Amino acid sequence: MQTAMANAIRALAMDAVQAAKSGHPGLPMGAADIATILFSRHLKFDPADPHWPDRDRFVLSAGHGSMLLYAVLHLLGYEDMPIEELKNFRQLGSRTPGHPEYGHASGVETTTGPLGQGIATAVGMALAERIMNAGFGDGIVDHRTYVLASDGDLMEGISQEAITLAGHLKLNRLIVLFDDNGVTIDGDISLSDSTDQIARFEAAGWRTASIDGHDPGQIDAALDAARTSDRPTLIAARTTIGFGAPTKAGKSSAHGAPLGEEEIAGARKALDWPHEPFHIPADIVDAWRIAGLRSRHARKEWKARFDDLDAEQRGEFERRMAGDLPSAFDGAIEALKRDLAAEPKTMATRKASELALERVNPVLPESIAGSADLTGSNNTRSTGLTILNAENYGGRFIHYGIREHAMAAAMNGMALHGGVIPYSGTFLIFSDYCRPAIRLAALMGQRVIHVFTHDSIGLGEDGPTHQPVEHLAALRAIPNLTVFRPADTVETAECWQLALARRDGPSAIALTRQSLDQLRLGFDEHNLCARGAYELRAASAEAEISLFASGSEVQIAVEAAQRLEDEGHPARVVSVPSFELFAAQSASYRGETIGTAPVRVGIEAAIRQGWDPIIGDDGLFVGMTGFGASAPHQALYEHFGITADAIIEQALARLAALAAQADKD
Ligand SMILES: Cc1ncc(C[n+]2csc(CCOP(=O)(O)OP(=O)(O)O)c2C)c(N)n1
Repeated sequence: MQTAMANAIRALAMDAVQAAKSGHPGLPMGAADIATILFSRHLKFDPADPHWPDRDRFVLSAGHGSMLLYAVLHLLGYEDMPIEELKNFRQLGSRTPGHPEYGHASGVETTTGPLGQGIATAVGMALAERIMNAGFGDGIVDHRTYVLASDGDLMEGISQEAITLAGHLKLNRLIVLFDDNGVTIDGDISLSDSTDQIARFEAAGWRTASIDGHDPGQIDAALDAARTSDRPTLIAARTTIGFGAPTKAGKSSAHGAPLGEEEIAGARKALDWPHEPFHIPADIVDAWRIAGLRSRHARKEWKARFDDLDAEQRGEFERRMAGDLPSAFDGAIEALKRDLAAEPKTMATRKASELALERVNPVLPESIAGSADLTGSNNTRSTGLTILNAENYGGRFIHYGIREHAMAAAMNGMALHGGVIPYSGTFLIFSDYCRPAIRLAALMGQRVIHVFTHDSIGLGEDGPTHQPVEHLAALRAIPNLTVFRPADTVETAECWQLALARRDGPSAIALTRQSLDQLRLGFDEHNLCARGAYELRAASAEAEISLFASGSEVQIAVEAAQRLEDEGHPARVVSVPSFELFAAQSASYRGETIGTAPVRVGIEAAIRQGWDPIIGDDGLFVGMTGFGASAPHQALYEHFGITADAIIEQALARLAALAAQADKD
């Protein structure tokens, strides 16, 4: 029956790809035996309650093999995956997009497709499991994370970061099944790689096994052994891509195109599968459905244990899994704002961020902090956060090492797992190293918070290799990522409040290395940053000049406005901590905030891209047009002309030009 169950996957995959006229039949056909044994004998899940918190997670890292997952979910009886969805594979509005997308169908635990992301995301899931286990015990949290990864997943650089992190953290509940078919798109793997994957994983502290991926007994035994390991496990399973296809099996031609009618007919014969497309005989459906019922009892037992918890623990678990913030959260931010009003502070916003975290972390047990080896620079470790490591999964600070990409992907996995809110730090310049994972967090709508310090030429002497200029624009270009760049201590507290309260997507908080004045004086219970931009300083009369700035440049704008006023030119300052939040405001609020002053100036120590909707394409911009340089920050601001003098000079020149034009007219 196991062979027939696997052949059902193969048939659905080749038929759905054929119907869609595009897709990837090779992986599902090659890995069908692995999936059958895994889902029918090992994975703990219940299709009737797909979000059961103590289910095992399955990540199809090789997302191009999506039909494997869709076929299995259908066969197991997941409500979201009727046969019509398979017939609609890759069509608009279906739950079966080309690559698995989180949120389209239950059973799809994460979005995959960019190779390497899945395995790194799974590291975060396995870590979150241990964190929640440390908090709630074996009776409530006791599950595994399984990954199916391909050659491409293991060739991508992110996989190296991910496997060494998992090995270091001894995530023994992480089990990677490597679909070792020796074939990629261009042909045989020997064209481009000669890595000994077993040696590589062992060097990273993993347990390994090599098996025949078409032998049910070997797959079964390897999975049994993996469950008792004290380290993460790699099972390298030798398979034949496109297994069953008469002329294409074992070849790259099986990878990513419909097999064609003739080849499919041949495969039907070879696999002894005489059934019509999309038809699965009742006995095979029954076998799969029985497999789907396997863990129902375990779930009921779990539920009984959960109901036995005391009300407080139960409530806390439910709150954390639901992603609701504790009731004390807003009060902690408000108390900080009151203190800052009473005693204003001049400090770098990275330091202000630490100040906010000092208040927030004690009331937010689900926050899991970290840094990619820049802890002292990112200021992400607040007092009392102990180190999370293999000996202490109850810790709350992760030394991710110099692994920005896997850090970002692991945070995605932690957020997807639920129960924790991950945040971590690196320099803004290295957001490029995180970018593919940030993009996926945005696509999946996950609450992941990136603290990006050293956010401009203001970092000074480290020079242009470390000075971001295009990064704010590049991050703002990612849909559904909220980018914050607070101007002082109060804005930093408000931006943290917004980032943590944001349930449907990631945030990036850009922070300075250099010290800034506190500009927000007096207490305002409202979170002014929530509207993305607001008038920080009004003009004394009808404004001639509006200055718009973010972060460290707001104080320069304030100085320029004061001096313009002194010279008799009414000027106002708008602080712009978040483009995205501002763009989401009503047209009337945006219009009011942008105002009607004839001269508008944008000021940001970065490139202009993205500012035009605020300043207009005829607006002035004081910022960067190229790379920075190595020098103390004051010298750099002078050198690149990001100064109150430069703002005043340009604004007055524009005012004069407008007056001359008016005279002419
Ligand atoms: C980051 C990334 N680069 C490139 C691709 C395009 N791509 C999809 S599958 C694949 C490689 C296929 O080889 P393998 O991973 O062994 O999968 P198999 O052929 O066994 O299905 C590539 C290059 C991708 N999805 N992600």
